[in-house]
Amino acid sequence: MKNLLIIGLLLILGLSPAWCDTLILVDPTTLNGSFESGSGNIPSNWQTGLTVTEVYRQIPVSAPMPAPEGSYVLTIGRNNTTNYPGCLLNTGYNVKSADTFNFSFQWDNAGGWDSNDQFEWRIFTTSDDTLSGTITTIANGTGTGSVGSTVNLFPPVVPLTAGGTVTGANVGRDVWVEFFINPANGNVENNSYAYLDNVVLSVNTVPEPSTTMLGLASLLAWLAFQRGRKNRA
Ligand SMILES: [Ca+2]
Ligand SMILES: [Ca+2]
Repeated sequence: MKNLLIIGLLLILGLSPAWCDTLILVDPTTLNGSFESGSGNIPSNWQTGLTVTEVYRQIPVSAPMPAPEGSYVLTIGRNNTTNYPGCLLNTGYNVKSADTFNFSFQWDNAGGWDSNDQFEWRIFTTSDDTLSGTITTIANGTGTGSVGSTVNLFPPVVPLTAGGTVTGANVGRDVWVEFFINPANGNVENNSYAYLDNVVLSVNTVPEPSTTMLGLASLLAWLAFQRGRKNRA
């Protein structure tokens, strides 16, 4: 029994650094990461806000992504000087301090999108979980120019694998995802569009030390209880 206890203890201590769960936050079947759910051109879940003035999905018509996930893609770009389609989503997941993130998506240049046109993406939290709060970025990046005409050979963009920088300001706050045009540096003229699809965001989360210790204490208590029962038998 003593040996079993020691083995159990060593097993827990040995495995604890590797304890890591990967939770899907967004994908084609979670929070509409493929934009297939919605009404007409309005996808479910995704919203406007910040610099995103319109959320618009469509069946590709020009320079179509040959292998979109499902039928619809999300349109990012600029209609005119005041309308910048993009998309914004609150995943509802609360950041923990040791979290890292995995993020990928597909995109394609569409009508009017030229070599210097650029969209931006970011994963962030705000100080009060609303879009009025102070934004703290976890990860961000851009998509620029053309990805070519044989896009069915183009793999999903994987900008993040077990990455992102979590700071104290992020901890306990909701994770948001945004794809948008930054009028200040996008070089995007009127009537320029790109297509986005198959957004996948997941988080690698490690149990807090207190959780690990609680699990360890529970196991020790259970083993002690079993030993007590055996001794009484
Ligand atoms: Ca889709
Ligand atoms: Ca341009």
